[in-house]
Amino acid sequence: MRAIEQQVDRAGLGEICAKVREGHRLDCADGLRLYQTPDLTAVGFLANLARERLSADRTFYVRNLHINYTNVCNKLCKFCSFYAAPNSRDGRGYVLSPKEAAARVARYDGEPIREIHMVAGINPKLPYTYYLDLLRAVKAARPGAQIKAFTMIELAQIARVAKKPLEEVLPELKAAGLTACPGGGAEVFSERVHEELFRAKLDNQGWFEVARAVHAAGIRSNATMLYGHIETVEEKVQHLLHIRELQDETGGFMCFVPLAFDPRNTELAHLPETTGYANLREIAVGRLLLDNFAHVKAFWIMITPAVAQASLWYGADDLDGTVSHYEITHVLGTPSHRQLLSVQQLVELIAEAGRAPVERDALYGVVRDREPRVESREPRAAS
Ligand code: V47
Repeated sequence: MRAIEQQVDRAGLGEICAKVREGHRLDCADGLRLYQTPDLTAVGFLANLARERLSADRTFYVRNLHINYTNVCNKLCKFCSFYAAPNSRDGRGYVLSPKEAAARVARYDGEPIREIHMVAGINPKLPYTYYLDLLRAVKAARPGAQIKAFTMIELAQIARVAKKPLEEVLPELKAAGLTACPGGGAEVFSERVHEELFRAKLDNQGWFEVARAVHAAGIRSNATMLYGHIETVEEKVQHLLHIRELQDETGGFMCFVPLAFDPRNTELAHLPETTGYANLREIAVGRLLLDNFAHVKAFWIMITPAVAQASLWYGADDLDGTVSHYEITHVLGTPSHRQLLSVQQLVELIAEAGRAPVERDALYGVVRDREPRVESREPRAAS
């Protein structure tokens, strides 16, 4: 037996290792065990087996741009430092007009941006036409880029102000320029956490219903999990199993994105920041439980480029992108981490880790491939 396999056995992960090698699905007890063992190297080894089976040594990145079109939000989530409450008089609230959003895009003229990521607060004053005009204006400013916009929470709000069912609204958003949806708003699928931290927001069941409608409309999306606040290990495992179940049903998810909670300037500012150890584990456990997800993203802006680079051996096969202007956790002049990596820097991070950089678009279409060393294949069907 190889030393690493002995280590996996010593960590109590022998049975999970056999399941991973044979391509069998992991269950709730396996998930708990992966969270409980202190031996992160053993967990990472297993996650890397799953990662290499799906993506070989390929690591995806995208030339992208984030636009947060309004910070006005009536959901008042305790974990959020981004929002300005409607009618608050502190002067922080803003709304970008479609023209202003297009001007943001125009700042990047000459850069071959492939994905424009747009999410924002739930601003009750915005009418349906605003969202259509926003998409049209941004698309017109950069027809060659795909727009990945609106979390499930925003989509529920858009349907509300449109006074039409999502089934009618989604094709109209698509026609206006929407290509895909980001994974935000999922937080942690637990009634307890929902009640405690984001009570005013669409509940967990609602998130699933919107995601189902999105996938039925032929729009692909991501799924996130916000960790590092008040959630328990059991709640995280349940979260992952819920999104795995929905993926079995719809097949519409592209990527799982664990989001590290940044407590600064929030109502939970007394909590510590997540550690590199915790960040790597979330990526690894996500990779292992979500056997029907093609990709797992290390969102470097939250976990630092250094930890994101290491995560390429702990289950991640996507480093997101050049991400300029990330405001969700960038407030009051305290940028969470670096706000911008050049393509050259991303490619160097990937190559130094011994992985093959692949430039992608918002739908994981390959823009530029860099000689992958091993063959990759699609995720297996659910067993
Ligand atoms: O839903 C809010 C999270 C999300 C904080 O799909 C926070 O590729 C950390 O959806 N600390 C919005 N996170 C961002 C989002 C996203 C980001 C990157 C990639 C993708 C993707 C999607 O940001 C929210 C919430 O879960 N968030 N506050 C905070 N203090």
